[in-house]
Amino acid sequence: MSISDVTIPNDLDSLWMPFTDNRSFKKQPRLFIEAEGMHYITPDGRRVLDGTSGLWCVNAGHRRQPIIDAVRKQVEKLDYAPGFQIGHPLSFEFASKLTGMVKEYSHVMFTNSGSESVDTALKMALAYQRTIGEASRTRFIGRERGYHGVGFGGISVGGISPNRKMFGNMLTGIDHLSHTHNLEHNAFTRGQPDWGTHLAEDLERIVALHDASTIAAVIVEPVAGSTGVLIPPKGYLKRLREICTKHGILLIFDEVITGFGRLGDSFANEYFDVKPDLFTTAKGITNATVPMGAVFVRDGIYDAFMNAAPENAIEFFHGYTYSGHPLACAAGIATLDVYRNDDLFARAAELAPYFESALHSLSDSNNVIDVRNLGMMGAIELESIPGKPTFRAMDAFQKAFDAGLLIRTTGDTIALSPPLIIEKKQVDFIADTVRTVLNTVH
Ligand code: PXG
Repeated sequence: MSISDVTIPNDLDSLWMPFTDNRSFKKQPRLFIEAEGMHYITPDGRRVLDGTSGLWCVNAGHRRQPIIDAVRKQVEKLDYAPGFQIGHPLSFEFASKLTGMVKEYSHVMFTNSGSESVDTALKMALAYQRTIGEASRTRFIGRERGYHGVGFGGISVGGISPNRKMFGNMLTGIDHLSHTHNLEHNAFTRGQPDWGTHLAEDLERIVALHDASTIAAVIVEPVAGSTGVLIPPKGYLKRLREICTKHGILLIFDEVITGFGRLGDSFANEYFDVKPDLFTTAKGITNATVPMGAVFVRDGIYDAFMNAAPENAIEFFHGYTYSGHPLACAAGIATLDVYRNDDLFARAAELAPYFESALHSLSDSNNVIDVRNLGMMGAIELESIPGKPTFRAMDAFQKAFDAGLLIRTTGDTIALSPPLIIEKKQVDFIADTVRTVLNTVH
């Protein structure tokens, strides 16, 4: 397809865009019509460097040929097969490759998105507790500022107020840990902060309040992404693990962003060497070519379900029409090959210090009140214009876009998470462009 083949939509109104200021967008639309490698291309032929891997999902860069070929081949052969009480070989093959990537997790269940992975993990936790005779454990503990997608389960355990306040009571029996973000102690820290490990003790307070016998699981993002890249203090996740273990509470890591190389390891649980009982994934699992998610289940949990259910009975009443869709599995298998053949996770680990320096070179730019980073995730927090939260970052977003760089903003924080194929000179381009933009924002 060439640029001249593309028709610019003349009806922008019919689509109610997700998580978008529809009215502003439709006055001044921003569109991409092609992508390749590190870049998007706009209808007027401009190249925009992807500083965010789409929405944290295109970890291997855009339009990777082996993934395209695999999807094409699969759609010609088997477009769809049901996944309930019947199967197709690719879903088993992909599951086996995924469990082979990480020690101690012998099973996965497929979903179609991060939100579905979160709902699935929460339901697994409840059902598991009941299966082992702990039916009174029905509460979930999330964390302030957490993002776990947009299902009712996810927004209930999530901790971002605008995502919750319109939607009534949501799930009941939820409590939240305090978040770990503290500029007074940790502003401009490179990597994990020293201060804040004690915040994990907040879980003991919540357990004392509700009693451990009522709590099924704790869910946190190992690095909180959507809310603006909040890096866990050193030892914090390990301490959460210890407290959960002590009280028989399952620990769920939401690795929808941190999975598949973002921190320079397959998964954050490997990077931090802290093993949750369940962890959710999506996004990078197929390099975003076909929507998919997966929940990884620690050894023993699947067996508990198998042993508890009567013969010939379904063991877990849950799943989606498209769980393990053939096209998603084909894309996923090819994606893992690309990650391995390009050694992309190691590349992310190697590049991370360079990325860190580039980001921290922006520390003294206008209005910057924090720079933080881990692996190939980074954030630049701007001081909000009094009475006008988000305005400054949105201004930066538009100006960066005009200058050929896609960034992501949340509140007044700029988040960066480029594809792991990024070159050093492109990291420089990101830093230079953001620096220039910050000189001109309101
Ligand atoms: N958990 C986490 C940790 C996520 O980051 C989800 C669940 C939900 O995934 P789905 O596939 O249902 O969207 C997410 C998604 C952003 C941004 O710019 C982040 C997400 C999605 C869209 C935008 O911060 N994270």
